[in-house]
Amino acid sequence: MRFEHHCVQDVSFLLRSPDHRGANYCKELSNSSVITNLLIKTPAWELAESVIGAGRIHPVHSGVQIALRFPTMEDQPANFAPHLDGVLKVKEGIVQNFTALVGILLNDLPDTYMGNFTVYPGTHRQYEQYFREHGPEVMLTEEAFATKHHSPNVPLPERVQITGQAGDMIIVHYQLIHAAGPNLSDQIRYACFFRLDHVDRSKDWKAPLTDLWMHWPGIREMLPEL
Ligand SMILES: O=C(O)CCC(=O)C(=O)O
Ligand SMILES: [Fe+2]
Repeated sequence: MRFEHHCVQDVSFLLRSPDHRGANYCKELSNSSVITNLLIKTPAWELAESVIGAGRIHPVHSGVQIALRFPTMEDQPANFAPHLDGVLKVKEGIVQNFTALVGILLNDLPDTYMGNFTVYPGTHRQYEQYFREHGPEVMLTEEAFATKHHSPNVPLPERVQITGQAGDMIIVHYQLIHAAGPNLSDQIRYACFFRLDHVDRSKDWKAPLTDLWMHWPGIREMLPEL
């Protein structure tokens, strides 16, 4: 309750980005142990290491996104705004990508349209192909990556709004197109998102974009053809 009270005192949330992308609340709490422990003091960390490698994930100290989605006041469901995360540093010629996005749900989401984290299945593979064909630097040169955070040249499949219970963990590849779904319920959607980075990713930001499972040894061993 204190958490909620603390956050809703700040009514500026009503004016935040209409597509909900990157919305981040209660920043003063994002580095606190009550938030970081959701990942590092629960089985979530072991699960993440089982796919990315033990000791191979940069420690998560800060930058946790406290992602609240408030019930919308619009009549029509808002645009889902499908996107890839990552910061485009055009002048420096780099993209600050990462390895895995981990979400921890903090309230039950038994139905869709409750502000659900939403995915576009298979887009991680589609983008691997796109980056192989055009080069990963297309993220810096194709304007749509700066404006829409995805390319209109890669068709979007039907989206899936992820339902679940408080405490559930969602782990997705960096390269999977995703979105924050609109919240037409009468409850705030509470979740935290952690952006996990393999220790080698920043040595060559381009390499994992064309080699999807490069930093995911636990997945590679499940793919016999690789
Ligand atoms: O809040 C969500 O469900 C997703 C948020 C998101 O994708 C983002 O902030 O980049
Ligand atoms: Fe995102």
